[in-house]
Amino acid sequence: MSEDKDKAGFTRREFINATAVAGLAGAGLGAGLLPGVASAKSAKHGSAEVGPGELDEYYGFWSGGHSGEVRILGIPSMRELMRIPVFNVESATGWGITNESKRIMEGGGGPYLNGDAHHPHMSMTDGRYDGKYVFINDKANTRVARIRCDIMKTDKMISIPNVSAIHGLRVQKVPHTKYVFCNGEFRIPHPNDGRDINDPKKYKTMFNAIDAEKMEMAWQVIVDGNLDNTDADYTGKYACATCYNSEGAVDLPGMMRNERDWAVVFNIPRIEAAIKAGKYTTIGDSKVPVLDGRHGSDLTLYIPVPKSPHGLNTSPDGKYFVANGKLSPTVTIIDIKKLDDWFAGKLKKPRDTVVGEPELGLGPLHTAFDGRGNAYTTVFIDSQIVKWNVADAIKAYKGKKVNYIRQKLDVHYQPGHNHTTMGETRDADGKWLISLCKFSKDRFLPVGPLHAENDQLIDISGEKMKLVHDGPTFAEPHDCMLVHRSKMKPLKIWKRNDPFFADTVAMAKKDGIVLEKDNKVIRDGNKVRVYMTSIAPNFGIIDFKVKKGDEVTVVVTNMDQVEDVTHGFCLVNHGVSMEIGPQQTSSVTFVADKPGVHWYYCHWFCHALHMEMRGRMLVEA
Ligand code: K7E
Ligand code: CUA
Repeated sequence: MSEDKDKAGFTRREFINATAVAGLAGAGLGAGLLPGVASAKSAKHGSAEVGPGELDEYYGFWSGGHSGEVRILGIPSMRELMRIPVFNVESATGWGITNESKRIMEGGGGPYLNGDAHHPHMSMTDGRYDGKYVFINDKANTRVARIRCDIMKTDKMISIPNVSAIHGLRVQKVPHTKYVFCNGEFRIPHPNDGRDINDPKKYKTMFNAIDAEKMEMAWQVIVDGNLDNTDADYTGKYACATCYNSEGAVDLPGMMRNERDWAVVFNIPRIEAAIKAGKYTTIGDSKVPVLDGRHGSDLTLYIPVPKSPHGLNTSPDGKYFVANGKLSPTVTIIDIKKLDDWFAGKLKKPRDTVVGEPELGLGPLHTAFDGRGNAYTTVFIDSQIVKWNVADAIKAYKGKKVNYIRQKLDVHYQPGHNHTTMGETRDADGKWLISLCKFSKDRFLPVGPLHAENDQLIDISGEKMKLVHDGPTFAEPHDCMLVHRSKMKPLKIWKRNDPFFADTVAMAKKDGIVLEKDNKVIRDGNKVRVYMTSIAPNFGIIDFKVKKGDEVTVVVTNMDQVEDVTHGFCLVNHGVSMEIGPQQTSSVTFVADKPGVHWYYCHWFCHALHMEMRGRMLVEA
C-alpha cells in the first residue's frame, strides 16, 4: 500500500528523511529542503467533507471551559488542529513550567493550576476580525488572557481587581478593539478584606474594561445585580450586559423572586468623559478608576427584561442587542438607535427601547445570526435551535399577525452557546452554525460515567438548517468563534526577535551569550545557566555538571529552520518539559536536588535519530 503524499508531495518517510539529512548536514541547510505548502483546495461549499490534504475554510476558536485552554478546530471538518494552553498547565509544551510561560501567568496572579475559560473573542477593526488577538476569560481565578494569533500562544494575562469571577467577555468592535469588556459575576464586599462578610446588601460587582493593547485595566463600573454575558455595538458607543439577581440575594430561592431582571447598557463616551473629569474613586490598593453605575447613574441604563437573562448578542447589521431569557421562553430585542434617544432624554421608560420579544421555546441561552436577517437561538430545555426572523419578530411585537419562527431543529442535547461563521462581525456569511451541546448521552461509544460533550455542525446556507456532523469534545467548550481563514496569517517558523522570549534573550546577553551559536555553562554562585542550541538530532551540550542544590536554568535555542521540526527538552525525574519550535528559544528553571546521573531527551519527534537526541546532567553530591 502506498503512503499518502502530504501537500508538499512528500510521503511521511521522505519527510523524516529530509529532516534527517538536514540534521546530519548541519545547521542552515534544512530550510530549502521542504518546499512551502502548496495552496490546497478547500472544502466544497455546503459539504462538511474536507479530504486528506485539503484545508478547512474557517478557523474555529473553541474555549476549553474548566480545562482552562483554547482549542483550534478546522471548520467544516471539525478536526482539532491545535490546543493553546492558557490558564492550565500543559505537559507537552511545558506551559506553566517554562520561564516564558510562568512570567505570563504571573501577570495574572498565578500560576494557578486550573482555569475556567468561557468566551474566546477576536480583536476587530471596524467591526471585522483583524486576525491579531483572541481574548479569553477565566471565571475560576478572575483573569483575562490574550492569545497572539501569529504564534498562537498566550502572550498576556491579567488578574481583574475588585471583582470575583470574570464571566462574559467581548471586545469593542468599532472603531477598533480599544477595550476588552468583561463582567465580574459574583458580588463581593469592596474592598474584600473581611468587612461586610455577613452583610450581602453591601456586596457589589462591576463591569470592566481592559486596554486591549497594553492588557491593563482601563476602568470599572459598579452595577446592581450579577453580570452575566455581554456584547458591544457597531458604533463604539455602547456595550450591553445581561444582569440577573436584581434581588441581590445569596441563595437560589432569593435570586428567583423577581419576574424581571435587566439588560444593562453602558455608555462608553460618558464613562470616558467622567474619568477625564476625575469623577471616580479607587478601591483599596488598586489604582483603577471605579465609577458608580448603579440605578440613578447617567452612565448606564437598566432595561427590565424577563427573569435571569443569559446570553447577550449584537446583530451583525448593528441594529439590535438581543438578551436571551433563560428562565423565560423569550428573547428581548433592544433597538440600539433608541439608546441614543434614551440618553438624550427623549424616552420615558427604559422599556421604550425594546422593539420585540419573541417567544421561542424553553430556556433560550444564546443567539447567533446569519447576516440575512435571521437569528438562531439555542433553547436549552427543549434541546433545540430555533431559527427566527428578526424583522418579523419586531412586526409581531407591534401586533401584526406574522409567524417569525422559521424552523426548530433538534440538537443532541441541551445546547449552550451557538455560533455562526463570522456571525459576531459585519462579515456574517450564514454558511455554518455550531451548536455546543452540553450533553451527548447516547451519541457516542460509552467511555465511563464522564461523557463527552457534543459540538454539532449545522449547514445554514439554505432555507432549512441541516445537521451534518457530531463532534465529541472534552470538558467544556462554552463558546466558540468561527473566523474565515483569509483573516489569519500565522507564522510557520519563529522570528528570532520575538518578544515572547525577549526576557530570556536579555538574560543571555547579560551572560555574554550569543544564543544562536554558543553552547556554554555559566556559574553564578549557586545559580547555573546552561545555554545550548539544538539542531536535529543534536543538543549543543550533551553533558553538564552541577552541584546538589544548584538552581539550574536550561536555555535551548532551536536552530533548525525546517517547518514543523520542533524539539523538546525533557529532564527525567524533575518535572521539566518544554517545547522549542524552529528558531525559538525556551528556558526552564529547577533545583538540581538529586545527586547522580539524569538524562534529558528531546520529546518532540524531530528526526530519524530523535530517540538518540539526549544528554546527561551530572549532579555531584
Ligand atoms: Cu452560556 Cu459561560 Cu457563555 Cu456557558 S455561558 S453556556
Ligand atoms: Cu529533537 Cu526530537
